[in-house]
Amino acid sequence: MKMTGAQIVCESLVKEGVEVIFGFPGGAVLPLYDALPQYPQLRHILVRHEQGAAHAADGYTRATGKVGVCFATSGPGATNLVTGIANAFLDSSPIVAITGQVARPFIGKDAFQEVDITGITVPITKDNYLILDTGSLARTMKEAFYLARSGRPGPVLIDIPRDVFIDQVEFNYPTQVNLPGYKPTLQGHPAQVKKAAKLINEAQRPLIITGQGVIISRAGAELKHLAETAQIPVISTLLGIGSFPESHILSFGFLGMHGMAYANMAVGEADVLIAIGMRFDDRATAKVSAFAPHARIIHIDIDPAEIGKNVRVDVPIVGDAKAVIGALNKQVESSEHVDWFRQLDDWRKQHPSTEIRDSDGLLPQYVVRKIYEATKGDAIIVTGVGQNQMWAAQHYWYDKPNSLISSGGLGTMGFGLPAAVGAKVGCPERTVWCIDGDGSLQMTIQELGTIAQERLGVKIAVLNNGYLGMVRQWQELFYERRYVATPLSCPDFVKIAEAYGIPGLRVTGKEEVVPAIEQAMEEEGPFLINFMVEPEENVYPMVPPGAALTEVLEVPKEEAVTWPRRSTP
Ligand SMILES: Cc1ncc(C[n+]2csc(CCOP(=O)(O)OP(=O)(O)O)c2C)c(N)n1
Ligand SMILES: [Mg+2]
Repeated sequence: MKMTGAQIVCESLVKEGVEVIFGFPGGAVLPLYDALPQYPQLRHILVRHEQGAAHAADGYTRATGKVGVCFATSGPGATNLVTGIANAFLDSSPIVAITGQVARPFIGKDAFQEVDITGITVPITKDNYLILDTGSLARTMKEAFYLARSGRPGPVLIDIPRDVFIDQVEFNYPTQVNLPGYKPTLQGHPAQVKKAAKLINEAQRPLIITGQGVIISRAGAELKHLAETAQIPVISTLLGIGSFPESHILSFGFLGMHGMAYANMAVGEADVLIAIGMRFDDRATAKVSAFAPHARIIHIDIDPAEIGKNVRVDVPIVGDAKAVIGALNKQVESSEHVDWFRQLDDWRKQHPSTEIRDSDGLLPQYVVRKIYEATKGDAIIVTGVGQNQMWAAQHYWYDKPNSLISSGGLGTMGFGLPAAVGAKVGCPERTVWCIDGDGSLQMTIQELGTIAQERLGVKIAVLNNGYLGMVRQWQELFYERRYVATPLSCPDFVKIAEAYGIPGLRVTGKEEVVPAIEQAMEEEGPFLINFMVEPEENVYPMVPPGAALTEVLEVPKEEAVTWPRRSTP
């Protein structure tokens, strides 16, 4: 049957099981938008800025595990997607971005709203396409979805000239893809798996680092089996939070610049490190030359390019986390590491890492803990970037995968609100809290319009410290408190929300925190709370830039009160 290019795009989306598109129209994509009403099964969500469309697609995929889709027009529409695509690329989020392009006869002529978006996005997409032959459109759609979700997931962009949307060709959706150069390895090499199992069985101080790959591969059960059988403590990366229940007796927090001191110390003393679905980001390893000095490293990852990229690896295993851990589990013997656990427990007692300053003021960490209590740990938490992000990671405890959604690799301020839109659209039955910074929120605050128009019950907690707090913290600690360009004025966020038809509250005192959160939760729709938190509160622990993972700054002892993590079982 003959169809227009626009219909082919929509038919393909339906065939791929897509239910939601985040987008923003314009001239080059008008024919695509004009076809949408023929496909009522495709819900289009109008964002307020294309960056929001890409972040929403990203948040959607992280909350649901399904591919996120966004639309934008040519030129500025397409370039506005770029930050969101780069964010998805660095965090391995499968999104498919469809951009309009000027009509084929105008390409290369600096036509109105022409930009070479495939050129621009080469280094930040898994692959991208410019469609010059309408006959290749259906096959390209199929490939794009396959590429986005298979192997190490990532963003794929398809740039479609306006006249291709209008062109009519025969529509046949392929049942298979044929990509000879692209065959992700799923099963780990048996000889490598055997070597790894031997190392694990002989280890005295083994340690698992679990990353986002374990979440993507849905390998939580296999991981638990491995850790429990061989009695191996588990720490996670920032994006790996939730891949292993944080309340589990074998869980020892997350590592890195703002990770738990005891998790970092464990890396410093481990003799065998089993790193799964993580990529040794420099925020996780700190000074690479001092990373895991006593450990033989087993690195399991689906992307061969990650092996040996940042740290030396003794036993590389390329494969899917679920398959490889499953294979390991057949060879790993049950074990105990009593002394090792005693050591870890001692470190945790000496360096509780999530203690809070003794203060009558409104501390941001306190706010996060009260959100944790009010939601019983069962919400999806989406964060901005900066201190707010680290407090959300440290002071909320995550027992389930896909429950902390945060910009890791790119550290994109402005990610929070639109990603929360995506998460809530994907999981309408879940409670979604966006814990954001006053700076981050102002980067994409216009998405309040999307939340209002779609009546999305996103709860927003602004940790308003009046600063670009994380940068201020660096200035305080490493630039002798010269606060250049970090004090930040804000609009009245409650009034802004109100202008969008979203109710809100301003909270200035500790005692108002719980009632405000309760009110937000009672409200069916969206709600914003502007928490006026202590302006110069710092995130601890902190590994200063350039230092080794174990050289940790902690809350100054005289100020600390022991406010322990939820009691360890
Ligand atoms: C788009 C972008 N620009 C700049 C930065 C650098 N940066 C990292 S954290 C931060 C401060 C964030 O301020 P805010 O959102 O208020 O969060 P806070 O640290 O105060 O909680 C800045 C400027 C960034 N990560 N992203
Ligand atoms: Mg701030």
